[in-house]
Amino acid sequence: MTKIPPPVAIIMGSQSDWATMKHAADILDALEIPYDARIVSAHRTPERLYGFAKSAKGEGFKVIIAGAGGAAHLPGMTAAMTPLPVFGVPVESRTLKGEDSLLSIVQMPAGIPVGTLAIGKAGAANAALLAAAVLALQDGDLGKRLESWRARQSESVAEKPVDEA
Ligand code: RP5
Repeated sequence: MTKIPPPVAIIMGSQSDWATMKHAADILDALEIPYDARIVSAHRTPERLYGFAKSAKGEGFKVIIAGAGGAAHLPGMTAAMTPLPVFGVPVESRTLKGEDSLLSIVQMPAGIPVGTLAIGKAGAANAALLAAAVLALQDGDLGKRLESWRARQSESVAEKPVDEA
């Protein structure tokens, strides 16, 4: 039987990025979207990056979520080597709190886009939701799951604030 490849790749520059990027994985799990998570460092494993980016489309991926911190070249370099949409997640760095990551990812020169999300957990979660929205254009069942996810989110918001301990 032919195995259907996962449509989403979550790549990250380091094991230390997983605590952030796991928030993207959790959303994909909730929406029943298969993904493959890999460590691919633009600096420490440039050949792995080249191999991944060059073969990503052929492997069957449709969207790439790339998280990195500091001098965060991973999303931009990946986007340069694949026609697939790349969503970049700036990981919060220890020294500059992720502003370095954000500026490294968001300031792509015209010609090679990276859809850049917010720093940290919110960015990772939203990257997964954006990936879902892109995939839902061709997948009505996923579109319904995404709609239900958003409805549940709306229902979970209380009308009145309460004092928290
Ligand atoms: C980047 O350097 C990674 O994306 C990570 O956010 C940052 C620090 O990596 P480690 O030193 O924790 O491996 O390449």
